[in-house]
Amino acid sequence: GGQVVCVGETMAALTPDPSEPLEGADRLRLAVAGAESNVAMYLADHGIPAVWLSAVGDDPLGRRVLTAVASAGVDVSYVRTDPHRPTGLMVKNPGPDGTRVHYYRSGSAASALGPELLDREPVTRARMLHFSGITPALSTSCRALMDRALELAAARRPYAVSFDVNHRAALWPADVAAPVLRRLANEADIVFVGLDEAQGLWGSGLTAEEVRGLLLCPRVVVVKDGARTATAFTSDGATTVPALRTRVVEPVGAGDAFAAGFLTGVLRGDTLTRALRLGHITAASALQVTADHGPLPPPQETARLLGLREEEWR
Ligand code: KDG
Repeated sequence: GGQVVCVGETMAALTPDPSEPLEGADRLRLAVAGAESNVAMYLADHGIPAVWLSAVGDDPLGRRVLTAVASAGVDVSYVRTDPHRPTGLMVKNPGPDGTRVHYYRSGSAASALGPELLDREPVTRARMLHFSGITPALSTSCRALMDRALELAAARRPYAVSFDVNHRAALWPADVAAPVLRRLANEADIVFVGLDEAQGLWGSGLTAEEVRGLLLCPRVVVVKDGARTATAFTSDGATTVPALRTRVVEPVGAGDAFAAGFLTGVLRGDTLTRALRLGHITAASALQVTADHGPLPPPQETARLLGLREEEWR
Protein backbone atom coordinates (compact mmCIF):
# COMPACT_ATOMS: atom_id res chain seq x y z
CA GLY A 1 0.00 0.00 0.00
CA GLY A 2 1.14 3.52 -0.68
CA GLN A 3 -0.68 5.28 2.09
CA VAL A 4 0.54 7.44 4.92
CA VAL A 5 -1.18 6.88 8.25
CA CYS A 6 -1.23 9.93 10.53
CA VAL A 7 -1.98 9.10 14.16
CA GLY A 8 -3.03 11.63 16.80
CA GLU A 9 -5.80 13.53 18.50
CA THR A 10 -7.90 16.17 16.78
CA MET A 11 -10.07 18.47 18.86
CA ALA A 12 -12.77 21.01 18.45
CA ALA A 13 -11.17 24.44 18.83
CA LEU A 14 -12.81 27.62 20.12
CA THR A 15 -11.30 31.03 19.43
CA PRO A 16 -12.66 34.46 20.41
CA ASP A 17 -13.78 36.30 17.28
CA PRO A 18 -12.90 39.13 17.18
CA SER A 19 -9.62 38.25 18.86
CA GLU A 20 -9.79 39.34 22.53
CA PRO A 21 -9.25 37.76 25.97
CA LEU A 22 -11.79 35.03 26.79
CA GLU A 23 -12.89 36.71 29.99
CA GLY A 24 -14.61 39.46 28.05
CA ALA A 25 -15.42 37.66 24.82
CA ASP A 26 -19.02 37.14 23.63
CA ARG A 27 -18.41 35.32 20.39
CA LEU A 28 -16.32 32.23 19.71
CA ARG A 29 -15.42 30.71 16.36
CA LEU A 30 -15.60 26.92 16.18
CA ALA A 31 -12.96 25.10 14.17
CA VAL A 32 -11.08 21.82 14.17
CA ALA A 33 -7.46 21.50 15.36
CA GLY A 34 -5.10 18.59 15.29
CA ALA A 35 -1.49 18.54 14.22
CA GLU A 36 -1.51 15.05 12.68
CA SER A 37 -4.84 15.44 10.88
CA ASN A 38 -3.49 18.71 9.46
CA VAL A 39 -0.59 16.74 8.01
CA ALA A 40 -3.02 14.18 6.60
CA MET A 41 -5.11 16.91 4.96
CA TYR A 42 -2.11 18.54 3.29
CA LEU A 43 -0.82 15.15 2.13
CA ALA A 44 -4.21 14.49 0.53
CA ASP A 45 -4.07 17.92 -1.12
CA HIS A 46 -0.77 16.84 -2.67
CA GLY A 47 -2.32 13.63 -3.96
CA ILE A 48 -0.73 11.33 -1.38
CA PRO A 49 -3.26 8.78 -0.04
CA ALA A 50 -3.60 9.71 3.63
CA VAL A 51 -5.38 8.00 6.48
CA TRP A 52 -6.11 9.68 9.78
CA LEU A 53 -6.17 7.23 12.69
CA SER A 54 -7.64 8.40 15.97
CA ALA A 55 -10.76 8.35 18.14
CA VAL A 56 -13.54 10.84 18.72
CA GLY A 57 -16.48 10.88 21.10
CA ASP A 58 -19.97 9.88 20.05
CA ASP A 59 -20.93 13.54 20.08
CA PRO A 60 -21.60 16.43 17.69
CA LEU A 61 -18.05 17.80 17.97
CA GLY A 62 -16.63 14.39 17.09
CA ARG A 63 -18.83 14.25 14.01
CA ARG A 64 -17.76 17.79 13.13
CA VAL A 65 -14.09 16.76 13.41
CA LEU A 66 -14.66 13.69 11.23
CA THR A 67 -16.49 15.68 8.56
CA ALA A 68 -13.80 18.37 8.46
CA VAL A 69 -10.92 15.92 8.05
CA ALA A 70 -12.82 13.75 5.55
CA SER A 71 -13.78 16.76 3.43
CA ALA A 72 -10.09 17.29 2.67
CA GLY A 73 -9.94 13.84 1.07
CA VAL A 74 -8.46 11.99 4.03
CA ASP A 75 -9.62 8.44 4.79
CA VAL A 76 -11.27 8.62 8.24
CA SER A 77 -12.89 5.20 8.05
CA TYR A 78 -10.62 3.74 10.74
CA VAL A 79 -11.31 6.45 13.31
CA ARG A 80 -13.03 4.96 16.33
CA THR A 81 -16.09 6.46 17.92
CA ASP A 82 -15.81 6.00 21.67
CA PRO A 83 -19.24 5.75 23.33
CA HIS A 84 -17.83 6.53 26.79
CA ARG A 85 -15.42 9.42 26.30
CA PRO A 86 -15.86 12.88 24.75
CA THR A 87 -14.10 14.57 21.87
CA GLY A 88 -11.27 16.78 23.17
CA LEU A 89 -11.62 20.54 23.19
CA MET A 90 -9.09 23.34 22.89
CA VAL A 91 -9.82 26.98 23.74
CA LYS A 92 -7.55 29.83 22.70
CA ASN A 93 -7.11 32.85 24.92
CA PRO A 94 -5.59 35.81 23.08
CA GLY A 95 -3.82 38.15 25.48
CA PRO A 96 -1.33 41.02 25.50
CA ASP A 97 1.60 38.55 25.56
CA GLY A 98 0.30 36.34 22.77
CA THR A 99 -2.29 33.59 22.62
CA ARG A 100 -2.40 30.90 25.29
CA VAL A 101 -4.03 27.55 24.69
CA HIS A 102 -6.26 25.85 27.24
CA TYR A 103 -6.97 22.16 26.78
CA TYR A 104 -10.03 20.22 27.88
CA ARG A 105 -8.77 16.88 26.64
CA SER A 106 -7.83 14.72 29.62
CA GLY A 107 -10.00 11.63 29.51
CA SER A 108 -10.88 12.33 25.87
CA ALA A 109 -11.64 9.58 23.37
CA ALA A 110 -8.25 9.92 21.70
CA SER A 111 -6.35 9.89 24.98
CA ALA A 112 -7.57 6.30 25.46
CA LEU A 113 -5.81 5.10 22.28
CA GLY A 114 -3.09 2.56 22.89
CA PRO A 115 -0.44 0.37 21.25
CA GLU A 116 -2.90 -2.28 19.98
CA LEU A 117 -3.88 0.27 17.32
CA LEU A 118 -0.64 -0.49 15.51
CA ASP A 119 -1.13 -4.22 15.07
CA ARG A 120 -3.94 -3.99 12.56
CA GLU A 121 -5.22 -2.20 9.47
CA PRO A 122 -4.51 0.39 8.22
CA VAL A 123 -1.11 0.48 9.93
CA THR A 124 -0.08 -2.97 8.75
CA ARG A 125 -0.47 -1.81 5.14
CA ALA A 126 1.05 1.66 5.54
CA ARG A 127 4.06 2.98 3.70
CA MET A 128 4.72 5.59 6.34
CA LEU A 129 3.39 6.53 9.76
CA HIS A 130 3.35 10.09 10.96
CA PHE A 131 3.24 11.02 14.66
CA SER A 132 3.94 14.04 16.76
CA GLY A 133 5.28 14.74 20.22
CA ILE A 134 1.78 15.74 21.32
CA THR A 135 0.65 12.11 21.59
CA PRO A 136 3.11 10.92 24.29
CA ALA A 137 1.89 13.78 26.50
CA LEU A 138 -1.76 12.71 26.39
CA SER A 139 -1.91 9.59 28.59
CA THR A 140 -0.03 6.47 29.67
CA SER A 141 -1.66 4.42 26.90
CA CYS A 142 -0.75 7.05 24.30
CA ARG A 143 2.83 6.98 25.55
CA ALA A 144 2.83 3.20 25.13
CA LEU A 145 1.46 3.66 21.62
CA MET A 146 4.42 5.86 20.75
CA ASP A 147 6.91 3.45 22.30
CA ARG A 148 5.46 0.61 20.25
CA ALA A 149 5.59 2.66 17.06
CA LEU A 150 9.26 3.43 17.55
CA GLU A 151 10.02 -0.16 18.48
CA LEU A 152 8.56 -1.17 15.14
CA ALA A 153 10.55 1.58 13.46
CA ALA A 154 13.74 0.26 15.03
CA ALA A 155 12.97 -3.06 13.37
CA ARG A 156 12.84 -0.86 10.24
CA ARG A 157 9.68 -2.45 8.97
CA PRO A 158 7.09 -2.51 7.66
CA TYR A 159 6.96 1.27 7.39
CA ALA A 160 8.98 4.44 7.88
CA VAL A 161 8.14 6.57 10.91
CA SER A 162 7.93 10.33 10.62
CA PHE A 163 7.95 12.30 13.88
CA ASP A 164 7.33 15.99 14.41
CA VAL A 165 8.64 16.96 17.85
CA ASN A 166 5.76 19.45 18.42
CA HIS A 167 6.44 20.32 22.05
CA ARG A 168 3.25 21.76 23.53
CA ALA A 169 4.15 23.55 26.76
CA ALA A 170 0.51 23.63 27.88
CA LEU A 171 0.59 19.82 28.00
CA TRP A 172 3.95 19.25 29.70
CA PRO A 173 6.82 21.51 30.72
CA ALA A 174 10.09 21.42 28.80
CA ASP A 175 12.07 19.65 31.53
CA VAL A 176 9.60 16.75 31.61
CA ALA A 177 9.13 16.59 27.84
CA ALA A 178 12.80 16.97 26.86
CA PRO A 179 14.14 13.43 27.51
CA VAL A 180 10.99 11.74 26.17
CA LEU A 181 10.88 13.77 22.97
CA ARG A 182 14.62 13.35 22.42
CA ARG A 183 14.41 9.58 22.72
CA LEU A 184 11.37 9.33 20.44
CA ALA A 185 12.97 11.65 17.88
CA ASN A 186 16.17 9.66 17.92
CA GLU A 187 14.29 6.45 17.15
CA ALA A 188 12.24 7.78 14.23
CA ASP A 189 13.26 7.70 10.55
CA ILE A 190 12.34 11.28 9.64
CA VAL A 191 12.26 14.02 12.28
CA PHE A 192 10.98 17.59 12.15
CA VAL A 193 11.96 20.07 14.84
CA GLY A 194 12.03 23.84 15.13
CA LEU A 195 15.40 25.31 16.11
CA ASP A 196 13.80 27.43 18.85
CA GLU A 197 11.85 24.39 19.99
CA ALA A 198 15.02 22.28 20.15
CA GLN A 199 16.78 25.05 22.06
CA GLY A 200 13.90 25.25 24.55
CA LEU A 201 14.03 21.50 25.10
CA TRP A 202 17.61 20.44 24.77
CA GLY A 203 19.87 23.47 25.29
CA SER A 204 19.56 27.20 24.73
CA GLY A 205 22.62 27.73 22.57
CA LEU A 206 22.20 24.79 20.19
CA THR A 207 22.87 25.26 16.48
CA ALA A 208 21.07 23.24 13.81
CA GLU A 209 24.19 21.05 13.42
CA GLU A 210 24.25 20.39 17.15
CA VAL A 211 20.59 19.38 17.08
CA ARG A 212 21.50 16.90 14.38
CA GLY A 213 24.33 15.71 16.62
CA LEU A 214 21.82 14.94 19.38
CA LEU A 215 19.72 12.89 16.96
CA LEU A 216 22.11 10.70 15.06
CA CYS A 217 19.90 7.73 14.30
CA PRO A 218 17.18 9.14 12.02
CA ARG A 219 17.79 8.98 8.28
CA VAL A 220 16.61 12.58 7.94
CA VAL A 221 16.48 15.35 10.54
CA VAL A 222 14.82 18.56 9.37
CA VAL A 223 15.62 21.59 11.52
CA LYS A 224 13.38 24.56 10.82
CA ASP A 225 14.72 27.99 11.70
CA GLY A 226 11.49 29.95 11.92
CA ALA A 227 10.70 32.07 8.90
CA ARG A 228 14.32 31.88 7.72
CA THR A 229 15.45 28.43 6.58
CA ALA A 230 14.94 24.72 6.84
CA THR A 231 17.88 22.31 6.78
CA ALA A 232 17.66 18.60 6.09
CA PHE A 233 20.50 16.53 7.55
CA THR A 234 21.22 13.07 6.15
CA SER A 235 24.27 10.83 6.05
CA ASP A 236 25.25 12.81 2.92
CA GLY A 237 25.38 16.11 4.80
CA ALA A 238 23.18 19.17 5.09
CA THR A 239 20.80 20.76 2.57
CA THR A 240 19.42 24.20 3.42
CA VAL A 241 16.56 25.98 1.65
CA PRO A 242 15.36 29.46 2.67
CA ALA A 243 11.68 29.94 3.42
CA LEU A 244 9.45 31.73 0.93
CA ARG A 245 8.70 35.34 1.76
CA THR A 246 5.01 35.31 2.35
CA ARG A 247 2.21 37.24 3.99
CA VAL A 248 1.57 35.85 7.47
CA VAL A 249 -2.05 35.97 8.61
CA GLU A 250 -1.75 33.30 11.31
CA PRO A 251 1.13 30.88 11.81
CA VAL A 252 -0.73 27.95 13.41
CA GLY A 253 -0.69 24.91 11.16
CA ALA A 254 2.40 25.97 9.20
CA GLY A 255 4.62 23.35 10.82
CA ASP A 256 2.14 20.63 9.95
CA ALA A 257 1.88 21.92 6.39
CA PHE A 258 5.67 21.99 6.09
CA ALA A 259 5.92 18.39 7.23
CA ALA A 260 3.29 17.27 4.70
CA GLY A 261 5.03 19.06 1.85
CA PHE A 262 8.43 17.62 2.75
CA LEU A 263 7.05 14.10 3.18
CA THR A 264 5.30 14.38 -0.19
CA GLY A 265 8.65 15.16 -1.78
CA VAL A 266 10.34 12.26 0.00
CA LEU A 267 7.58 9.84 -1.00
CA ARG A 268 7.87 10.94 -4.62
CA GLY A 269 11.62 10.37 -4.55
CA ASP A 270 12.43 14.06 -5.06
CA THR A 271 15.76 15.61 -4.14
CA LEU A 272 16.01 17.06 -0.63
CA THR A 273 16.06 20.55 -2.11
CA ARG A 274 12.74 19.96 -3.87
CA ALA A 275 11.26 18.30 -0.79
CA LEU A 276 12.27 21.29 1.37
CA ARG A 277 10.84 23.67 -1.21
CA LEU A 278 7.57 21.77 -1.23
CA GLY A 279 7.60 22.04 2.57
CA HIS A 280 7.96 25.82 2.38
CA ILE A 281 5.34 26.14 -0.39
CA THR A 282 2.86 24.13 1.66
CA ALA A 283 3.67 26.07 4.84
CA ALA A 284 2.88 29.31 2.99
CA SER A 285 -0.65 27.98 2.40
CA ALA A 286 -1.16 27.67 6.16
CA LEU A 287 0.46 31.03 6.92
CA GLN A 288 -1.96 32.89 4.64
CA VAL A 289 -5.18 31.78 6.39
CA THR A 290 -6.55 31.99 9.95
CA ALA A 291 -7.48 28.30 9.82
CA ASP A 292 -4.81 25.58 10.15
CA HIS A 293 -5.60 24.30 6.66
CA GLY A 294 -5.53 26.63 3.66
CA PRO A 295 -5.65 25.98 -0.09
CA LEU A 296 -2.46 25.03 -1.93
CA PRO A 297 -1.33 27.24 -4.79
CA PRO A 298 -2.47 26.08 -8.25
CA PRO A 299 -0.36 23.11 -9.48
CA GLN A 300 1.30 25.17 -12.22
CA GLU A 301 2.44 27.73 -9.60
CA THR A 302 3.86 24.95 -7.42
CA ALA A 303 5.64 23.50 -10.46
CA ARG A 304 7.04 26.93 -11.32
CA LEU A 305 8.36 27.45 -7.78
CA LEU A 306 9.90 23.96 -7.67
CA GLY A 307 11.63 24.60 -10.98
CA LEU A 308 13.25 27.92 -10.07
CA ARG A 309 17.02 28.17 -10.12
CA GLU A 310 18.55 28.52 -6.68
CA GLU A 311 19.21 32.26 -7.06
CA GLU A 312 15.59 32.82 -8.17
CA TRP A 313 13.99 31.01 -5.23
CA ARG A 314 12.40 33.37 -2.73
O1 KDG B 1 -0.40 22.03 15.01
C1 KDG B 1 -1.25 23.10 15.05
C2 KDG B 1 -2.47 22.92 15.94
O2 KDG B 1 -3.51 22.38 15.24
C3 KDG B 1 -2.18 22.04 17.06
O3 KDG B 1 -1.33 22.69 17.91
C4 KDG B 1 -3.39 21.65 17.84
O4 KDG B 1 -3.04 19.37 17.93
C5 KDG B 1 -3.02 20.42 18.51
C6 KDG B 1 -2.55 20.50 19.88
O5 KDG B 1 -2.55 19.47 20.53
O6 KDG B 1 -2.15 21.59 20.33
